[in-house]
Amino acid sequence: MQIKLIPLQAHGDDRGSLIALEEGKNIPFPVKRVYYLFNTKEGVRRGFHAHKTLKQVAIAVRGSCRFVLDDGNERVEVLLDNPAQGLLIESFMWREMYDFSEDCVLMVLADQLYDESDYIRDYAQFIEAANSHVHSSAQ
Ligand code: T46
Repeated sequence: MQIKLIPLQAHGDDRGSLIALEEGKNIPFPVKRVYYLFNTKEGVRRGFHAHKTLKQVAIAVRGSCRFVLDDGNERVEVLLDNPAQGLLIESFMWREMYDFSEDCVLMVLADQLYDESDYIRDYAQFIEAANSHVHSSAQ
């Protein structure tokens, strides 16, 4: 499975650093929603779902956390610890997030508004849906 880490150019000078996120430039979709996770308690694992259509980019703007991404065939672990790097999470990708540092702020840009009906929260259902998604996209 190919993990897509998007390099985000930092504009730095003696005052510090600035990164701009721009739709169609470094963010490969129209941004409809932004949310962020913070104050995540020690030992917590979050996620445990996939999306039917949602595309997202996740950025650890502060601190670090780990993702497991699972396409139904393979599970890959990704460390996010750099505000100049965005993790692209396509649809039909099971995700789990864990190992949040105490100071972690995980910001997520999404191409759709929040919609609970887009979530697949059961792993067995995800495997079934991912397999039929692969077959229907191959036709
Ligand atoms: C994802 C990972 C990376 C809202 O009301 N609006 C929102 O936009 C979101 C994202 C969540 N919520 C509510 C729904 C739940 O009552 O916030 C609560 C926590 O959401 P959830 O349990 O889905 O959080 P995570 O961390 O498991 O997953 C979230 C996103 O939901 C998901 O799309 O990819 O972060």
